[in-house]
Amino acid sequence: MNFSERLQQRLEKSIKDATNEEIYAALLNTVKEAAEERGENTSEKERKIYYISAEFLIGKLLSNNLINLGVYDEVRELLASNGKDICKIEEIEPEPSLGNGGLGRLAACFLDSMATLGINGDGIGLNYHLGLFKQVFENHKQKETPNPWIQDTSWLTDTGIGFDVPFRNFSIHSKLYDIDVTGYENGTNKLHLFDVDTVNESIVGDGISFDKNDIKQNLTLFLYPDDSDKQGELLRIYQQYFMVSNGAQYILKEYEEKGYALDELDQHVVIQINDTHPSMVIPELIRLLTARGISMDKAIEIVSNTCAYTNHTILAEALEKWPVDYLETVVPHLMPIIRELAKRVSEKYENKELQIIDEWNRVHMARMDMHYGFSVNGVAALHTEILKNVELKPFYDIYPEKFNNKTNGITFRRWLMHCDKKLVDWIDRYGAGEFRKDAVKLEQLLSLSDNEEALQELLDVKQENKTALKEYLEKESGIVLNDHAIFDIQVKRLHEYKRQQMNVLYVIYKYLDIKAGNLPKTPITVIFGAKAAPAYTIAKDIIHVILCLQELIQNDPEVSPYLQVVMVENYNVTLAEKLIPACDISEQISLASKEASGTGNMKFMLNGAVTLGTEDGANVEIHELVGDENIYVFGKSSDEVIEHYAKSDYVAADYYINDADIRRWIDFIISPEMLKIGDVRTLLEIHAELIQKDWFMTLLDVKEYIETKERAFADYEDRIGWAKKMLMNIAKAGYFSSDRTIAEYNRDIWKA
Ligand code: 26Q
Repeated sequence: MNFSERLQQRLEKSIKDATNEEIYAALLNTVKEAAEERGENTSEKERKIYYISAEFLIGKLLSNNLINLGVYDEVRELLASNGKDICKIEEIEPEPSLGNGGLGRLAACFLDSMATLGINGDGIGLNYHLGLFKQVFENHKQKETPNPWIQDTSWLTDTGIGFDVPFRNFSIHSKLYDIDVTGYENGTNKLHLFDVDTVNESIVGDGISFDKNDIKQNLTLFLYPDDSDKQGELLRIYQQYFMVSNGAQYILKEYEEKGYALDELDQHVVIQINDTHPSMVIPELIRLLTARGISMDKAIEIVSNTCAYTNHTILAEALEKWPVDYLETVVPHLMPIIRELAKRVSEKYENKELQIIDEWNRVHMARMDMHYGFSVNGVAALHTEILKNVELKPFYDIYPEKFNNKTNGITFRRWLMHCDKKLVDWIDRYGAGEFRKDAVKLEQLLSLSDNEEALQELLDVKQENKTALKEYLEKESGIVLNDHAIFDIQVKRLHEYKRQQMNVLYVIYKYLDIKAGNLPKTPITVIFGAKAAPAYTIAKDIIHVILCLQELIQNDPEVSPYLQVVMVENYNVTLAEKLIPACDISEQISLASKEASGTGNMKFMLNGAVTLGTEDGANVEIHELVGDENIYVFGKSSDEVIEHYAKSDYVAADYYINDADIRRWIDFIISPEMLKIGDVRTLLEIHAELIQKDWFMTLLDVKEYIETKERAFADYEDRIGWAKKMLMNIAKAGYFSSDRTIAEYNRDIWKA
């Protein structure tokens, strides 16, 4: 029976008579069955990879799975011939909310690529019932609300597997749910999500507040609950240990079932540690091995040859350091092992920066990973160089052979084939369809650079995507975009280093310029999407400024025909899939040296947006690939920025005092028109912040940023010239396929 026949059999009525909900449920279950039948990507001799991560931002799965199973078109046509629209059915699916941003989405792309390349590799994580908070706007401010996403009909399969996880005074029995990860025309892997039966969603009070002490009821409620107080941090440690203990027990269970000797674990298993959130897997695995009769020396050796660490940040404040007494409170049984690991290091090395436990009795998770793992990788070329030469230099000096770069990538199944079907049709029409199996084949499109007809069609695709976004946002939120404007988009988590505030200063500059009578040839629509961490005040202040500007401009008939600012609510994967194909200018404007890689930058490029960015993270590699003509680069280099930090010689106030333009833009934040809309205290706070601190040096680059952005807008007027830049970006994006990234992980680290 083929897929369509099975679907109809499962539905038990004709498609015509079924509701969209019924069709969705039948599709989901038919996909699950088909995925199961494909069988695991497994072979007895192969090494198995476990990618452990606190986040898997997988996005909706229905259409992605249909594509990977090779039945998407068949299903769409079947539904259409019965008067049903597959897009409407896709809308029914809730988006799993299991990640914050880049790191979680990367993990999801990696699962897709491992399955596609036929690598036997599973994900291990947690099943947060209410996910990351849902963002709503009230009085021009972010409010957090729970984001329940698990329904009766779901991709989760109860495996019946569970483990006891010991904490200080009690233990918790886990429950394992699996989600199938379908490879593109290949086998199926698994995402293992651990959960607890006793979690109680009704303990959530106002917003996302809840009793942080009641571990049995709150353990897998939320992703990264507020960690601004001690209770929050302890809960985070409870979550992390619960994840890694379950993961380690699961890995050993699978391993023992295969019948190998325990002391050969490193020959058959690799554990990839996604940032430091799962780092306790190292002492936990040592604990479990010694409990099975292996000596401490041997257990340490085995685990060190099994674990590999990926670093995703150089922001010191994001590198986890847990106080010893927190760990004693949550997992006292791990502390003797961590102390032993620390002792072995301190006996060998005197350098303070190498110690696992520092002089303030804090355990440095990344340091443990680097001493007791066999590989350390950064996520873009520049990032890895900074790790080696600056941030982690003492470790590079003693372990040069462990360090390697793996420039991030994205899955083209979701970020092209699923989200930009019109562009795929165009690519197919011009003979580069082989990108599906080999992404660099997109380079075949380069031959079109003088084909005006093809270029005009590319512009038409972009226009259709912009109109589709307009219709979607109007339906969902009532916001009416001007789809004849340039779409300039900055979507990513809100963080000062990403410098959404610099884009805000551009908007203010442009607003004042239009007020002064200088009208842009083509209207400009600046779109933001970003969640701020609940306890990150400055980030929330920036959202407030954006929302106030949005209202100010929308209600100003002199400006609104030429400039529009829109902040979309609750930016997530589903929204990204609509925004990215509609984008003209991709804002990647982090302070150089601070964005480890970025992956949104790659998605925009692949969908024909032109990057406006600093020489940071993977932007550097994008620049090298497309050349000076096809990217807008500005700003101080990472070397210069690192020097400013070393010398502490950046003083924001100097720019404010000495530059009348900058002063005018910043002061506009507390102008009467803004104070009328917004909250006085908040606006004063962000105004002062920009002048007195500006830790991420907005004012250092803002002028060059504005000049460069204006140049990009001027170039946009030559539409065919612009289409050539779009073409170059699409054609050169193949390098950023996560299939390439995963092939490199496999070649250099996993050797599966
Ligand atoms: C740490 C301690 C306490 C609470 C939370 C955290 C925490 C949570 C999430 C620290 C970091 C994260 C997420 C980091 C992240 O998403 N990093 C991004 O990873 C991407 C994939 O490699 C890169 O492309 C981005 O440049 C990087 O910012």
